This record gives sequence, C-alpha cells and structure tokens, in this order.
Amino acid sequence: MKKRILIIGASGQIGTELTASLREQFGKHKVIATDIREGDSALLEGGPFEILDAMDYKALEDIIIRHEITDVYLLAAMLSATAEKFPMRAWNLNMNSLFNVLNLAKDNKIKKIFWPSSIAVFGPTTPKTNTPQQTVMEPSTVYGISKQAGERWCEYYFNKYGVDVRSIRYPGLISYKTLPGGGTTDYAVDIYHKALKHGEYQCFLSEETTLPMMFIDDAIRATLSVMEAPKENINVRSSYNLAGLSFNPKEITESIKKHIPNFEISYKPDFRQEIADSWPQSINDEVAQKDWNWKNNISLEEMTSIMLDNLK
Ligand code: AKB
Repeated sequence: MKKRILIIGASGQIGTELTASLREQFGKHKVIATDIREGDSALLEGGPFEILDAMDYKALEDIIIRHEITDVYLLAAMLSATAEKFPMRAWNLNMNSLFNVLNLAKDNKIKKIFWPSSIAVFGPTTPKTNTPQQTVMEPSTVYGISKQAGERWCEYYFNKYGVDVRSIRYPGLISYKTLPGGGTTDYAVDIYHKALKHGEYQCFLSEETTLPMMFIDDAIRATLSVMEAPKENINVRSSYNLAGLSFNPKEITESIKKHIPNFEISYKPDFRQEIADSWPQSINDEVAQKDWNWKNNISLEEMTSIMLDNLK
C-alpha cells in the first residue's frame, strides 16, 4: 500500500515544519494537514488542509478513510504551562486524541503512528544530568503525567495489538517560523524575538535554569528518522530519549550578545520556574543513537545565528 500521511496539529510549532518536510519528501498530495485552527499561508497553500478536532473520533475516522491514510503524526497537545491552568482540558485532549489514533491502528485503519512525548515525563526524583532512557519517572506536572501515561499506553498497544507506534521525548524546541504556545521552554524562542525588537528581555525562569533544548531542524530530522527506521530496530515502544543542547538563560544571553552587544536580560521567575526545576538538565540518548543512528547537529551558537538572521 502506498504511503499517505495525516498530520494532526499541523498549524503548531512542530506541525508547520514537519508538514513542509513530509510534503517535500513524499509529494504534497500525499500529506493531509489538519488542525483545529488554520495555519500560516505556506501550510494552507502547500497542500491539502482540513479543520479537525483530534478528540472527534468520527471526524478523524472519516478523514482517514476518505484519504486512505496509512501514517498519522499526532501533534495536537496542550503543553506544560497551559496544562497547569486547565488540568482536565489538558488531560482530555492529550489522552483522548492518543486513544483515538491508537484505536484506529488497532482496528487496522492505519499502519503507523508518530506520537511525541517530552522531557516532562521526568520529575523531581529523576537524576538531573545525563538522564538515562530508563530511570525514575515521577512527573509533577499535568502535562508530564499525561505524557507518561501516553508512553505506557503506546507500549501497551504495541505489545498487545502490534500497533506500530513510535515516539521521542522532545526537549524544548526552538524555531523561527511559528511560535510555540504554552510551554515552559518557550522563553528560548521569545528571547530572540525580544532581543531584535526591544534589545531587552524579561525572563520567567532564573538565570541558572539549565534545560534540554533543540533547534527545530534537528527535531524534524529525528522525527523522520525514527519513523523511517526498520521496525526491528525500534526497541523502545514507550518513547526515546533525545539529547540536543543544554543551556540556561544566562548562556543563551551570552550567545545573543555576540550579535547584539547591548542586549539586556532581567529575571522575574513565575510559576513556570517550579515546572522547569522538576525537569532534567541534560539527557542521555545512547539508545536512540544505537537504534536509529541519532546525532544532534546544531549547536547553541549556530542556532543563535540562524534565529537572528531569519527573524530579522
Ligand atoms: C514545554 O515546555 O511544555 C514543552 C516540552 C518540554 O515538552 N516545550
């Protein structure tokens, strides 16, 4: 059967760029972009787009049958900071959308699923540095609890029903095409916008808060790699650790100052500080390296140049 791809949550930060990459690779008519809201003009004009609520099983099933979909990338989710404000809405969205897709695969209506997990699956009792693939996982955020439960369900559907679901634990993602929304790591995108626009930034995390991060190009490459890997190489059916960069607000500021010497940062930590403090600082991704040859490419300095050049 020929590959036909459905992206759910295509208008978001990851969806916008993943849709463009998949359209380039497989042809624009093979990739159906969907979201609950319209995306930017490149997304809408670059191929088929439909409005879809990921929680509406019937509507989802209809699109899958109508377009003869084989692979689904489920990117719709409520991120960590927003989820703390709307716990039940976050739980319902993050879990029900996943169950919809897993059940469609269980009933053989689709062949393969990509579902993103996050470093948020780790919690305050997890080893903070070089966090292993398998370790203590006691997440203390609504988002983290939903992602951890999601990982367990993915593994369960693989073991019980043979569902080919693949996942990576994304760190904070940095991109210039679309803004992230509602995450704790979002400061690392906002800081570039404010540096160019105002020459200053007030950060909602303290200067020493080191978190795992990654430039979007590396994250998209990782997503495509894990989906393309032969089935027998995928030994982790919960979610793969993925390491990229680790930096704190002070270090990203230093890299921006190399381009904008007068840039100034001030700190006013808010409720997101507690979320960030519960997460690891760096990730061990040896298993992803071994199973599907993962390697991060873009450094903090390179990322800063790319971000500032493109946002200008
Ligand atoms: C967030 O900050 O909530 C996300 C994530 C780390 O999954 N960027």
